[in-house]
Amino acid sequence: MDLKENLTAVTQAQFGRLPDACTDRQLYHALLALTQKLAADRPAPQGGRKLYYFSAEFLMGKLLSNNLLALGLFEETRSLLEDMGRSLAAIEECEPEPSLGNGGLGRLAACFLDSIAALDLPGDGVGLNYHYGLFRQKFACRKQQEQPDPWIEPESWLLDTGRRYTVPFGGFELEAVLYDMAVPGANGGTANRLHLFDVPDPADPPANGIDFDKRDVAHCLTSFLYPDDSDRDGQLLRVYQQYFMVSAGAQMILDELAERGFGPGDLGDRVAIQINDTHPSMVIPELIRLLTAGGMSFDDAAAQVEKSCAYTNHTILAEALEKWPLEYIQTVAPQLVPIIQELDRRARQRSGDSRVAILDEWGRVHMAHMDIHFGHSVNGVAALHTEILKNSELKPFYDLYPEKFNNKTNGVTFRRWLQACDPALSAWITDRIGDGWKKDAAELEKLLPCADDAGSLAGLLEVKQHNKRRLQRMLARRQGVEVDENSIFDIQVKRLHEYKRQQMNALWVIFKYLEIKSGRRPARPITVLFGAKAAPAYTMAKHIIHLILCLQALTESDPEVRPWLRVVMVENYNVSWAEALIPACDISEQISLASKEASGTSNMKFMANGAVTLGTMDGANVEIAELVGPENIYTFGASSDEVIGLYAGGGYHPLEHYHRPGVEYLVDFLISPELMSIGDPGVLTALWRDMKHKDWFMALLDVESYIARKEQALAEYEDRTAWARKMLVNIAKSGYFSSDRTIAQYNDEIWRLR
Ligand code: 26Q
Repeated sequence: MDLKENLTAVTQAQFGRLPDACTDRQLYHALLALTQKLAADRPAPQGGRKLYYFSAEFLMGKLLSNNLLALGLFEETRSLLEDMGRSLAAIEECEPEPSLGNGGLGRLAACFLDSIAALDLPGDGVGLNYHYGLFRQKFACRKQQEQPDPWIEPESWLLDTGRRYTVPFGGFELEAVLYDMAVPGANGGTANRLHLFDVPDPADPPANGIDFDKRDVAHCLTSFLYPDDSDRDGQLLRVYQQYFMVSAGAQMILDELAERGFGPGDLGDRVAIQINDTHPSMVIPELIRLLTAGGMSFDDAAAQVEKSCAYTNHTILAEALEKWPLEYIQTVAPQLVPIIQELDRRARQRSGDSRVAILDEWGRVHMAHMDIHFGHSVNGVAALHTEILKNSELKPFYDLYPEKFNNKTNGVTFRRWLQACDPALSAWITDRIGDGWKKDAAELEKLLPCADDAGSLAGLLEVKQHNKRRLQRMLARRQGVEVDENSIFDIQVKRLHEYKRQQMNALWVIFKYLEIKSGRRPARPITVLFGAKAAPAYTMAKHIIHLILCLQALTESDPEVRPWLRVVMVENYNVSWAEALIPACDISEQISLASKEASGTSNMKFMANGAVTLGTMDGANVEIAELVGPENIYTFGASSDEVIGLYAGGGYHPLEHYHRPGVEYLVDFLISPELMSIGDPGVLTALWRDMKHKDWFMALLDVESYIARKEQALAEYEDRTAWARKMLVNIAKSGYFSSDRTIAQYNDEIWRLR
């Protein structure tokens, strides 16, 4: 295919002009049309079984570069545009970012779709077409505000399939409109699909903020991802969303099964269903309902469904394990109630242990329990996480079904998270080891001998500098801050949650601020970058954002401190920000309380882009540490066993730690005149009190060892060659965290698609 000819044909047809005369926006639309057509023309991969990956979130990020890369057109397009004096990056600025996810779980689903397609496996995503996705974050008066983030334009990646399903809710029916997004595979010339269901008549955005009429289910069902569930109407709306997704999805699966020439009795052999956390768990009773309605016995239906369904757990935080009152299901989907009751009866027959029942004494349905009893596989997302599931969180289930439990350490797609987001590093790698790593990330290990090559190491430092300048320009353009490209870039980007301990990083900022104020300057300036959204109703998370923004204001306005310490919180952190921040990072902050972060996936992206991890022995950090060895990572803090022991024995008392001389003055700075005059005294005082008296995620337990390790990392950064060697080892060992490896394992051990 001649790219130039094709592009010209599209711009002529759409805008009546040659590509040269088009605006960036017009070029974006022309490239969108072109790639969409090429992807749509591709056949689906073939196999005996087909996978459906059900997820409430798919955090796809912008798709133009990604799809060009998968279609093998990325380089050609880039150079064609360059010859025209245009830039792909500028054109991609015109693309709205679909925000159909929150964070880790949704981005993982997107990486998985990319890898499933790249491995040429037949597997589609199934989810909802949220119109405003996750909110857009604004900062005002050093606080987070939420705004709707409409991303769907008349021309988008969504294609109306013309397919419609009817979802039966209690008292009314709702049509499900099926949109598809093509997911082209990078290697096989095939394409899978992401199926997104929508209501026929979606509501307009609310006039102010992100509040809307939660009772208007027919119009608002797909308005937002995770609508505010602080009241009954909000909670019900979530259950409506979940049932809508799985009912339409289950009907689609049975239709496709018939189209492939099979009957309902072939479901278990021909269909694999991955349940991404518990949001899609109702697919189990819904499939049983549809199969029995077609005349199959309950026993046979349950057996078919068990052979198809597998469940992934992404968290051990109790509050995230969904339990819905059966009464809600009675309202939303009354036809599921007798099925769930029957499943509960069978579960109780299998075990007398009431902890594994599906319905509890308060009449709540434990969604994960349904998945474990009536699916064939349960997996955690990192080795440590799976061990914790087996030995504590889900122990009664592990005792009952040891054969169902398995680990699948997460991975990320290196096509987006190295090739596309870091072209300079990609070129540096290819110059050294050829481009086999693009198909098989394990080949990155071939870089290891370069650890002794001064020229390579110097080149690596130059790549990092280049990426830091790129981020510097982006920060100047988007946020009006000028950071020092020669400072150390220390970055913590992830959802704001107390267990992730952004507040502990803030305590380090206070430490460093006070050091500088007392005349002890660091060897080199440091820029601490944060990016995080807080759930709108999560008060403590919003307080922590306020603290960070106050520290930003404090350091920015102090001429003594500013040359040495900068704090920058990026507004509206999202996939596009991540693509600029990660390649520019020197120190990757992965400081969750051990045992609480199931895996983490940004830790993998940072590693692959040559950042050195400063982290606890939590989630996949444990596996990173094993791979790179102790001299190439900075670990600190209590172990997961110690933490689990402290929770079990009630042995953690923050006040004891607060009263240590190295801690008290840092915590008390929260209510110092300096900060109280900048921020909201009520908020800062509440945060200060919480840290002293509750500190549920034990920031004060680890803060001293954290500060000590961070100081060590900053000091060792000064030996530039030794640091470059650490970067290189991290990149070389990162191949294990390719989602291609993860998906190959899912396929070999759970899905068996081919
Ligand atoms: C719970 C109850 C009601 C409504 C919503 C929820 C809810 C919503 C989102 C529960 C959990 C989530 C998201 C979880 C998540 O993103 N987990 C992350 O998953 C990543 C991929 O496996 C891991 O790397 C992270 O460690 C994990 O935190």
